[in-house]
Amino acid sequence: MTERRLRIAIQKKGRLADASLKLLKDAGYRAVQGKNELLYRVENAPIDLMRVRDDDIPGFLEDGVCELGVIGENVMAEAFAGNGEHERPEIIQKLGFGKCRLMVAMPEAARYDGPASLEGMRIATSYPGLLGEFLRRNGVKATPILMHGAVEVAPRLKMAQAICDLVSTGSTLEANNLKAVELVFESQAVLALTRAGIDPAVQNVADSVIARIEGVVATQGTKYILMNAPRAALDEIAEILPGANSPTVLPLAGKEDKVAVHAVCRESVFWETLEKLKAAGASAILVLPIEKMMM
Ligand code: PRT
Ligand code: ZN
Repeated sequence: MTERRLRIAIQKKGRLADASLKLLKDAGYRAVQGKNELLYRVENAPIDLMRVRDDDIPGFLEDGVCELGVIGENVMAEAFAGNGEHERPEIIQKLGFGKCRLMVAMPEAARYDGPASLEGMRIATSYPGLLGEFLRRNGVKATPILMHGAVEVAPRLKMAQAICDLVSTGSTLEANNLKAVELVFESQAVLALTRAGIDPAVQNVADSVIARIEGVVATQGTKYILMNAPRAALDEIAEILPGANSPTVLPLAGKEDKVAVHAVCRESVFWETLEKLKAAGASAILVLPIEKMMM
């Protein structure tokens, strides 16, 4: 009998492809190319990576072709726009990469006084579902014009008066003399789980992938900080520590009034933070990177 393997869909080529593979690598999975380009085999766990177009991932999750997927939340939301919640895959974790905003944009010179300005317009987009929801939410009647690429040229070609497209740096809008006027959807890459049910034979593999990926994401931008501090300054020091829950406080041998403080900081630790800690009486302050974390 062949071993049942968990299937994770990731983008084959494009903006999410490298980061998706890196995420799995950081989670300890060693992927090697299998018999074909489509399938990568994880050597050290019963997992296959399906490398596909991102647009195929929501459908694969819905049908249970794969159990997990790494996908832009925008693509997932578009695939299920107006579709109720029933088979929509579950979003397990935001992954911190592929960040972008789906925005309505118009020519620089056009007048814009809020969503009502879009009334009656033709709006070019690859996201007719999300745009449609936005228009309905705002009580605006406008016509989405479906385009699969180069949406930003539509106003110049007089195909549409506005566009609704993804923006990250904003340089595409700028190069085309467009200005962003409305945020429709804020997105980043997510880990999504099928609702089609998981074969019990791979349930524990799926649990482990999810826990490890949560751990990888949790360490992003986190630091471990250690210092000695006067016992009397503990409250003040806890206030200064960025994004730290209750720090660990340990006695220091031979010193009644001083303690060692250890904490995981979930936000950046800047030099300014260290200076404030020092001013509060802390000394021997160390900031260390965190390599792995399991929540
Ligand atoms: O071949 P396949 O179908 O798999 O790939 P694709 O061409 O559909 O997608 P791809 O690789 O371009 O993008 C994959 C995902 O990356 C998207 O679904 C988003 O979740 C995310 N992402 C993040 C972006 C951007 N940033 C982004 N800036 N996707 C597209 N863009 C495009 C945007 O459409 C516009 O053309 O980049 C341009 C704008 O960028 P700026 O930096 O000039 O603002
Ligand atoms: Zn795509």
